[in-house]
Amino acid sequence: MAASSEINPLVTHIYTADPSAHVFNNRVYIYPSHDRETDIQDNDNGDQYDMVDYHVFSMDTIGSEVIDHGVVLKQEDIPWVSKQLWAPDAAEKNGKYYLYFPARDKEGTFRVGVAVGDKPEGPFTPDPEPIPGSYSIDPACLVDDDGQAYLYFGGIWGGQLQCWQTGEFKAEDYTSMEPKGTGPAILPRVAKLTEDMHTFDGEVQQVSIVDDEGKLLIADDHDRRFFEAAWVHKYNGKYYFSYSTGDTHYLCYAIGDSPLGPFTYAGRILEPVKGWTTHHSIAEVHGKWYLFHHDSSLSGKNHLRCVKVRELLYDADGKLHLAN
Ligand code: FUB
Repeated sequence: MAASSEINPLVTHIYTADPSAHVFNNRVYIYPSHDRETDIQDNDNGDQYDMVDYHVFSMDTIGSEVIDHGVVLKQEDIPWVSKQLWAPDAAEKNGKYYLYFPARDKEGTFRVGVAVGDKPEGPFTPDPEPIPGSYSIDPACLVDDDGQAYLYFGGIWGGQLQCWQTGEFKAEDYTSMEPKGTGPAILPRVAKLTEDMHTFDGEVQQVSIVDDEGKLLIADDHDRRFFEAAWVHKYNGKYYFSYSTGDTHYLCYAIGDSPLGPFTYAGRILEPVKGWTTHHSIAEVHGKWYLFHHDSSLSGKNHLRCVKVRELLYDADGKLHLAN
């Protein structure tokens, strides 16, 4: 099994992270964060991740030349944003392409915005306000086979999910607000999207991640509890909810029968990589499955990351394994 640092980055002329990959019109598109140099010191709020725009990348297939489509959305064009354009995702519906992205609003609270384009490579025009009722970070969109779209989101510490435990935003010391002990861990969130993909259809719900006995993962279970980077894909009629465990640096997954969960913990996809964060997507490309993720091997710095791709295999039980 190759170490992550031995896999070549897909993009080397700029720093990229949090790759959300999709196949649109038979071509592979990657929607990553665009990391940039900063003097901000690393801290647990993630202030060092100080991004101001998004690029889109595409390729014919895995291994083909990677095309940089340039800047497709930038902070100065989004009226509600103050800083930190973090991990985005994209979706297609009825011939339009939607870019979902988290950023801090003018009060410093993370919200999720949406921008729309006519082509997968953008450019994207943002709505003037964030999605009403949205909060925290790392949106990931699943458009199910019946056309219903779901937006998953949430991330703790710098992503502020722990600040929303009462339903209202409460900002104290970010890390100390994470629950400790044998009570339930903070759960990621999901909301159905309206037909036009611009707003939530109904309430934001919590996504249950349970163990083999059906019990919610506990707060102290940092090797398995959700931290950030939700992603959902479908395989053989099952829904796979994958995510980062944050401070223990694993990519894990859980499997369920409904897009709304519950999801039963099923194992690890990726061991810790170089750099603090780990974030990914999973996509089928021309009949094979791939894990897109990042590490910090190109720069050696936590906040300057590079995206990579590795093949994924399923065993007879539907469990995921890295191919190389
Ligand atoms: O890229 C900024 C943040 O770092 C993302 O939103 C998190 O998932 C982590 O990768």
